[in-house]
Amino acid sequence: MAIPESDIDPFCAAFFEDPHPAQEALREAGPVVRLTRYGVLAVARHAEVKAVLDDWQAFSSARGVGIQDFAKEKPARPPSIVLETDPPLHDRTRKVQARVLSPAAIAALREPFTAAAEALVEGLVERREFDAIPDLAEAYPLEVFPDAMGMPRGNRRHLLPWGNLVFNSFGPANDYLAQAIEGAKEATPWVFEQSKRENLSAGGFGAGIHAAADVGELTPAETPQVVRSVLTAGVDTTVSGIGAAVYCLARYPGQFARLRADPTLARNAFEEAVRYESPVQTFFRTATRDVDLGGAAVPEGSKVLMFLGAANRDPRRWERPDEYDIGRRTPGHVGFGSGIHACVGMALARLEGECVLAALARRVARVEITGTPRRRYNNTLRGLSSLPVRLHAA
Ligand code: HEM
Ligand code: OVM
Repeated sequence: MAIPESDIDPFCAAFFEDPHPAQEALREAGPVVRLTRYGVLAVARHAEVKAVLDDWQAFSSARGVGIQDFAKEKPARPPSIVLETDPPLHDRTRKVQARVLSPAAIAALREPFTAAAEALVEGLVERREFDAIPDLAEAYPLEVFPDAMGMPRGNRRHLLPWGNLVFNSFGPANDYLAQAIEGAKEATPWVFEQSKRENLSAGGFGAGIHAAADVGELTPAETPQVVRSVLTAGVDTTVSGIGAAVYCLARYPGQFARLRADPTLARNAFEEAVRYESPVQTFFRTATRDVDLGGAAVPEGSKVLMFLGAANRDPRRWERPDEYDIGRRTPGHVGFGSGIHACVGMALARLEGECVLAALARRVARVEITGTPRRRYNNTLRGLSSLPVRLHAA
């Protein structure tokens, strides 16, 4: 089957503002599409995105999950030894993260995470009018996540420009990346410093990862890199996810009313927001051999861009894909990926989302949007930079 071509640019402002028409065009063009601007292949249907995610042997992460091919160019930054590796190295590093972030370990955080969400929402109900991105979507993860890591209080805000830099760096070397590099000048050395064993207190995820060096699971050179991986992936993602959920509930007052009537829906309301907005929009793989993908011949060495957001709204897979429905059966969405690299932090992300939405459901009657929401421009992350709201107390 001939591979159709498209000049769609998924790394430009028009796409960031409204990716849905482009995603639909890519899904309809065929199972595999060539993006002529970047000389890469792309998949946007659920079946092919899932097929690529689930076949790490044919679709490698070790040549980078961004547009850069590490086999051809030296990586711009030191690659992640979790995200940008294949087995066996991947399995050894991931195992340590999976243990400290296991559902059981995360369940132990339910009380402090609930208390933090209730205190934050209580203060916001009193303020009534505020910007839900800095004051809620950023404020909550910036408090609970570094606490859980075992980090000191100072300079936590550096985690945001650092994440912004890394998630931009998966895309092309455009102005968004240049600005992110500039914006992360102070954050970059700080993140490397914070990843050291002596800066992470006992009982946190960081100390748990460093302990792996004591039993020879990881080398002392590897442990700070595995900590850095968690620091990189653990904040901007949940900021986008929580922001997406609040934005969804504000736009769908009927769904917010349903959540208020039954706050146990909070967890699924967050999950549905991850499907609906797909905070992580895209990742690449590299074909390790000539491989058939949905009937298309993908040559060895091809970079393949997976449109997670498009797969999560593929009408071939979902009924009413463009509706936010907090009662939807969400399993099968690829917002957290799939296969061996599926998000290792998803239990933590879900707990954060659930706690924030449950606190809103208990204290708030309505979330009113009072100004123009602004998009955040990032080559990989979809989210808002501003969402002015007024909360009506319950
Ligand atoms: C992997 C999304 C939160 C840590 C992934 C992947 C996705 C994703 C799509 C797959 C990458 C791939 O296949 O190449 C998200 C979303 C989040 C979120 C949407 C929030 C709503 C978190 C949190 C943490 C985290 C809170 C850490 C505490 C990681 C790590 C990986 C990963 C370390 C790499 C795993 C591997 O390569 O085996 N995430 N994530 N994520 N995530 Fe998350
Ligand atoms: C990492 C990493 C960085 C960014 C994202 C991610 C979504 C992982 O350094 O391992 O997963």
